[in-house]
Amino acid sequence: MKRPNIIFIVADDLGFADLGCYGGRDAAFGKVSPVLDQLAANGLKFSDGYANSPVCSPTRFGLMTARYQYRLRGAAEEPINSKARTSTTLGLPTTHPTLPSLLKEQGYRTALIGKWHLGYPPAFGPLRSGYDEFFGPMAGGVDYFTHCASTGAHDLWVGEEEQPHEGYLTDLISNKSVDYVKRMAQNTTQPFFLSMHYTAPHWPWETREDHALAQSIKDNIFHLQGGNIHTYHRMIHHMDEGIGWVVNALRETGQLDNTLIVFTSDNGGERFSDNWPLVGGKMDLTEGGIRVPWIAHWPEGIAKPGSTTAQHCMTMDWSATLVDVGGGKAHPDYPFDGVSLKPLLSNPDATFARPLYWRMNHRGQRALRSGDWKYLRVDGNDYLFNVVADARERANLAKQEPDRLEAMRSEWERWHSTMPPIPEDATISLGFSVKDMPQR
Ligand SMILES: [Ca+2]
Repeated sequence: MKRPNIIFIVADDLGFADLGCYGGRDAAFGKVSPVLDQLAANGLKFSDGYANSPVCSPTRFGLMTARYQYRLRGAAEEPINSKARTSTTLGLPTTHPTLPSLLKEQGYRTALIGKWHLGYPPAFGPLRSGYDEFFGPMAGGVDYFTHCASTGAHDLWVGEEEQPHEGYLTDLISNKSVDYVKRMAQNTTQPFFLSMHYTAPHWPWETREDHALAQSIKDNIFHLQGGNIHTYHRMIHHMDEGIGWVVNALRETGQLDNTLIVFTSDNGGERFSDNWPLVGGKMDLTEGGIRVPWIAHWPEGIAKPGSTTAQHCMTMDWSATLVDVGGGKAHPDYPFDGVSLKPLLSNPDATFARPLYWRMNHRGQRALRSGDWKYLRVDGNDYLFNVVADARERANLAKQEPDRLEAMRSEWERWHSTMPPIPEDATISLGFSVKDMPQR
């Protein structure tokens, strides 16, 4: 079979149940995510897929390297903040093999359209880490209209040149991606790999119609005084609509059948998100912070379209999968921690055991998902949950199953001992606290 084109779409802070196909409610205007729901209906949906981290940049390190992000200093920042703009240490080292660089070695043309959040040029940048082309912001969050980061600095780039553009960022990302797909169709001898990293539905809470709002919040785009679920639903819908434009462009250019589209979120949902039935959200290692939608669509490559699999996986497994699908493999000096899910695409029943580990400096959190079970530590308290029976993590079985708890704790500590320690100077940045809004 001809190697597929690959489009990897990452939403920003989208929660587990924000999409209709993951149990999300309809908005006042109707379906929130009809395009993604359709991709899931014709593709493969994962019920137990995770992000490498409950916060942005650490997950993106895992995504780019197919390895546990804890191996890299920049990934210890939770997340990389505006101080990184001049840093020569807080970013993805340019010598490190990456998902796009490994695909590029296999003859893929590569582009990132959307958010980078892995350090600034000249020390770092998408063009120095395997992408041929880049359009988007480099910071963790920007305004949808002014394209300014939380510092107030303009942050929209074409390659390594900062360039102002008019428009709503979600639509700019969608339209640039449509252009790219059409451009790539002019030469089909080489497949392409397109990363579409939306900033939606991350703050500030702006729909396509909220241009005027941008001026009033420019001094604080965390937007703690604004937003509501109606705006939030619209923001997701704008992204969904744009993904529809890209799907149409693929169809019109005859590329849809042999393009693997993967959709996910970089971490669990934030304040307006629906993470039901999970508890917690962004920054938490409870399921709401890390369990995210995973949808794969590939007419020529997915054997049983419309299936749902309970295969456990995390972001870096998909990086390994995409390199595998593209005919590549890990660099011998940088073996993957991620495991390829390619066999599942041709047989969704071919599930396999996949223990997954996390740690966070924030609140001293640790987690291990192994089979039906999860070991969790938060603020010095150890918990044990059967997350198949109780995905909401309210029925703590630590006292009932002390041997299982101890075995999982030891297993987590064994894994932890194989990773570099959390650096003393690693920082934690929270956008808001209990002073801004009551916590659960
Ligand atoms: Ca995020």
